[in-house]
Amino acid sequence: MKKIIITAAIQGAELTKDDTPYLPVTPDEVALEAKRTWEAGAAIIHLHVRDREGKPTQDTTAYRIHIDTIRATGCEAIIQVSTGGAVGMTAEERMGPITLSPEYATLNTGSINFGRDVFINSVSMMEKLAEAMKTYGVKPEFEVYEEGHIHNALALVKKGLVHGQLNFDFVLGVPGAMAATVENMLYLSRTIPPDANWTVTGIGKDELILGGVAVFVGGNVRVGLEDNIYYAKGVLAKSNAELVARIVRIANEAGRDIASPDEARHILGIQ
Ligand code: KMH
Ligand code: ZN
Repeated sequence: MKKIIITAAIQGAELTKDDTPYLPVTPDEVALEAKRTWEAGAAIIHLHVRDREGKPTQDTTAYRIHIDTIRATGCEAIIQVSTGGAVGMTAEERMGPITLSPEYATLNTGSINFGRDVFINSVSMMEKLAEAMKTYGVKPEFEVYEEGHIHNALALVKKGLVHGQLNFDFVLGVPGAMAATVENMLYLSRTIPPDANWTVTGIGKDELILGGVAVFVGGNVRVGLEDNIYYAKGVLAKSNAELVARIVRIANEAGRDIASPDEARHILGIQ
C-alpha cells in the first residue's frame, strides 16, 4: 500500500469558539495550529480563513496573510485552500485564494443540503472554479458528498478542465448528504477511476471509524476540528494535532508509513 497522506482540516467556516475554545481563528492561532499539526504527521493543511470579526472570508489578502504566517512558523505542509468557503458565497467570491496560485485547492463537485442550508455547486460554478484552477496552475481535490458528485468531477475531466492525477475526498456524514458508513466509503472508492487517489472525511464521531478503516484498506485520511471537535464522547479535542496523532498511531499499527509533504506532492501529482 502507498504511504498514507493525512490532511488536517484545522478550522473550517462554520464553527466558533463557543463550539470549542480550541478552535484556531486568528492568523497567529491558525499558523501555530498548522505547525503543530504538521509536526504530528499531517502532510496537508486544509485552510479556511476568518476576518477580524471571526466570520468566514475568501478574501485574497486574508488568505495571503494566513499562508505567509503559516510559512513563517517553518510549517512545510501542503496548504490546500478551500474554494467551498461558506454556504451562500458566489463562485467569484470563493475563488479568491486561487489567484495566489496555491499548490492545492478543494473543488466541490455537487450541491447538497447542508444542515438547514443548501450548499450550491452548480455546473457553471464548478466550471468557473476549475477554469480558475487551471489558469493559476492549482491542483484540485474533488470534494464528493455523494456518488453523483464523482460523475460531475469526471465530466470536468472530460471537458479538459482538470487533467493529470485525480484526487478525491469522500466527505461523509454531512446532515443532508450521504451517510458516514464504511459501506458508502468502500462503494465510492470502487466508483472512482482505479488510478485515482482517495481520502475520507467522516463528520463527527464517524471521523475515527472511517479514518481507521481507510488506513487498513489503502485510503488516505482527513481529520480536524472542521469535521469533528471531539476526541472521544463528551471530550473535546484540545488540538487538531491530537486527532492527527491518533491516525498516525493507527497507521503505525497497520504498517503504513506516513507520507511527508514532498511524498504527498509526488503521490497527488502536485507540481
Ligand atoms: N464550508 C462548507 C460549506 C471546502 O472547504 O471546500 C464547504 C467546505 C468545503 O468546507
Ligand atoms: Zn472546508
